[in-house]
Formats: sequence, structure tokens, C-alpha cells
Amino acid sequence: MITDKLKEHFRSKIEPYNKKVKDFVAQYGDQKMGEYTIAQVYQGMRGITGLIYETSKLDPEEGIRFRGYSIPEIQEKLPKYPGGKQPLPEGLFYLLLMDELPDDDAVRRMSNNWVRRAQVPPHVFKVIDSLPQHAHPMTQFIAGITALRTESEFQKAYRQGISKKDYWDPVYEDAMNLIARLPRVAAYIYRRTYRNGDHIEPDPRLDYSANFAHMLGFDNPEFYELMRLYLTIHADHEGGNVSAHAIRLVGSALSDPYLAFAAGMAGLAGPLHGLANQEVIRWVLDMKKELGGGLPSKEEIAEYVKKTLTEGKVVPGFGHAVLRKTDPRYMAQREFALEHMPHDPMFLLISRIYEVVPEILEATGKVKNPWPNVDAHSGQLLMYYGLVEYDFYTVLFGVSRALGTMASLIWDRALGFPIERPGSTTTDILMQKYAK
Ligand code: CMX
Repeated sequence: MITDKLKEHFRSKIEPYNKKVKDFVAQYGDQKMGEYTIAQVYQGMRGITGLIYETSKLDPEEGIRFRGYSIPEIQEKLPKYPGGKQPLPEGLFYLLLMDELPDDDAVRRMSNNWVRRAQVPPHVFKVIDSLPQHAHPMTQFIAGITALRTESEFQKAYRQGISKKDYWDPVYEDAMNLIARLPRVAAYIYRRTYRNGDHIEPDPRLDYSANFAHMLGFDNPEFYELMRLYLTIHADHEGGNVSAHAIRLVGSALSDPYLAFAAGMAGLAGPLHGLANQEVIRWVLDMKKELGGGLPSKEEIAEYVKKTLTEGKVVPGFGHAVLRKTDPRYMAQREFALEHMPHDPMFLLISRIYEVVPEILEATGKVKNPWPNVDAHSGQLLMYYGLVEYDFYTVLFGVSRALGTMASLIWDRALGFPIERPGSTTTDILMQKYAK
């Protein structure tokens, strides 16, 4: 195990945080938090708060807050690469884990720490190579993550009989190692699938995002900046979304962070969740093809959207289970596009879709949030710089999602959260009780 100053700093936070939680529960634990309806139970527990997730909180109107900071605030307050404008995801992870804003030194320490941990064992590449090249990148990613599990410190420590109060320590090790290794695994999948296996070695002098972009094969300072923004804004979205919740749930059984993260990635690969980023581009390209190329008019887009709905499909990139406004993550990406590629034809099309879709979804009378989410924009930015293989986009989302969910998982164990086990019931039981 690597002993590091970051871990010692984190260790110093555990006791006071634990005391805060224990005192609060001791004093207020019997207070009621609210009531919910039968309909909410049938609607995927929508609006029922049933989890403590310390690192971020989603407000329906304002969007995500990371440890209290909104996206514009973290863009302003987190350290940046010299000369850059976008926050460094190393800094976001520090904020989520330590519950304090990092300075430049802390971010440099985080970057260096991950470089020291980044070595991926060769068998992981062999496992990925054993899959057919046409296997979806998320299939390859999940296989790679599961293969990384041979390195689990938590698994080893548990077998040796570690005490409950120390669980967080090997979970921290696994989480940090996983975060450090994911870009290499992801880049390996990209290069084997789309670049004839022409792999690129990491460059330890680069920051986390730039090194990832470099291994993918995109050595453009503007793309580095995009990757810093991308990895920061996709990192965390409170605890109830499918990927974060799956990671937390599986982790609560004391499955190690690799298993928990693989479970979360299986959820992220669903088209109603993270896979929506690839679906958006697929849908937009299909639209362009059907409408003869070029920039379709608003009327043509409206017809296409209505046709999508008539066919019983969702309009990808729009709607959200919690948000009720345009996603600030969408706006942050739009601002990036306005600064770097305002005349890009794909950006003009994405902007026009934004003008057309909400009114149509609203008119259905059932869509609760007609506004775009994060996935409506990300593909356009990637395509602009040449990362056009959209089946790969959810892997990028996954690398980012590790930052928030791993910070949270470390806290789950540091706070001694129990195994998650909500109750369930049946329709017949409910009918006997309520349908009188
Ligand atoms: N297109 C068409 N119909 C939509 C829709 C959309 N974009 N968004 C919601 N609806 C429909 C739902 O399918 C549901 O229809 P039924 O009553 O016929 O089942 C109805 O409107 C009510 O749904 P809701 O309460 O507004 O939304 P949910 O909380 O159930 O679902 C979400 C949220 C994101 C799954 C949904 O909006 C959706 O499918 N969006 C498109 C896929 C997408 O972009 N997902 C990415 C979300 C962000 C992320 O996790 O990465």
C-alpha cells in the first residue's frame, strides 16, 4: 500500500465527521422525514429520499451542487491548468472527498498520487483482448474493471480479518487505484476497437485529463480542456441515479470497489441513463440522414421529433427524473461550444434541437421535464475534435463517474453505513390494505 499525505489528511476528517453524524442521529433520529404515496412507489421511488449520499446533492431547479458548490462556482473556484479555464477533475475529487476546496498544491499532489498508482496489470488487457473487437465498449470496460479486481486491497484485508473501523482504508486504496487506472483501460479499449490496436503509452508529466486525451490519441490543448470540463461535470449527480445507487448498494454488501463500480457501469450502460450520450448522436445522425443532410429547419426537426414519439421511443438527451430546468451541465458544455466552435454545423443543429424539443415534449402533457440533460450536448463536442465513435461515449462518462462515486464509497465505509436493504411489498398486499 502507498502511504500518502492525502490519505492522512482524509484520516483526520473521519472522527469529527462520524461524531457529527452520530450526534445528529442520536438527537434527531426519531423525526419523520416525510410521507409518500402508492403512486411514488410504483414510479421507481421517485421523490422519496431514502439515502444519505454525502458528496453531492441535486436540486430540481438549480442542478447539481458538489459539496454545496454549483457548476459555475466550481468552474470559478477549483484550480485550473496554467492558462486554462476549466476546472481540473483532480480538484473536484479532492473537494468531494475532503469536503474542502483544494489549492494548487493539493491538486498537484492528487495528480501525482494517481500517476504513482496508474500501472494496469497486463492480464487486464488480455481479458479485454479476449472479447471480439465488435463487443460494445461498455462490455469491454466492465470486463476490464472486473479483471482489475485481482488487485483489490479490500478483498485481501477482509480475508485477513480487518476490523470494521478500518474498512475505509483498503477501500480508499482500491478507489484511488481504480480511478488512477481507468483512463488507461478506457484508452486501451478505444485504440483496440477503433485504431487497429495502435496503443499510446501514458505520459506521466500530463495532468489526469490531458494524459487520458493523449492515450486516446487526441493531443490538442483545446481537447485537453474539454476533457477537464467533461470529467468534472459528469463525476457526480447525488446518490439516487442508477449508476451511483448501484455502486453504493453493491458496496454496502462489502463487495470491493471494483465489483461495486462494475455494477454501476452496468447501470450506466442503459439507454435511459449514461448510454443516452451515444443515443443522442445516433438519433441526430439518423435525423440528418433522413432529412437529406445539411441543417434541418425547425419545422423539419419538429416533424422528426413527433415521429420519434409516435413510434413509442424517447427523445434521447431530454428529460430527467429530478431536474426540472435545463441541466447546468448542458449549459456548461454549450458555453464551451460557443467559445470554441460557434459555427460548427453539428453545434448549430444541437442548438436548434434545443429550441424545438421542449415545447413538443411539454405538449405531450406527461413529460415532467422537457429540458435537455447533460447527454444532449456532450457528443457534439467530442465529434468536433474527431472523437466520432459514439459507441465509446459512455465509457468516458464512466471514467468520470468514478470520481464522485468512489469518493462517496470511501465515506460510506468511513461512516460505517450498514448493508442496504429497503423493504418491498406486492400489489395484492397493498390492495388488501388500501383498496377498501
Ligand atoms: N422523450 C419521450 N418521452 C419522455 C421523455 C423523452 N425525453 N422523457 C420522459 N418521457 C416520458 C416517459 O417515458 C414517461 O412516459 P410513460 O408515462 O408513457 O411511461 C413520461 O414521459 C413521464 O416520465 P417522467 O416522469 O417525465 O420521466 P422519468 O423520471 O420517468 O424518466 C428519464 C427520466 C431521463 C429516464 C426520461 O426523461 C427519458 O427517458 N429521457 C430520455 C433518455 C435520456 O436522455 N436519459 C439520460 C438522463 C440523464 C442521465 O442519466 O445521463
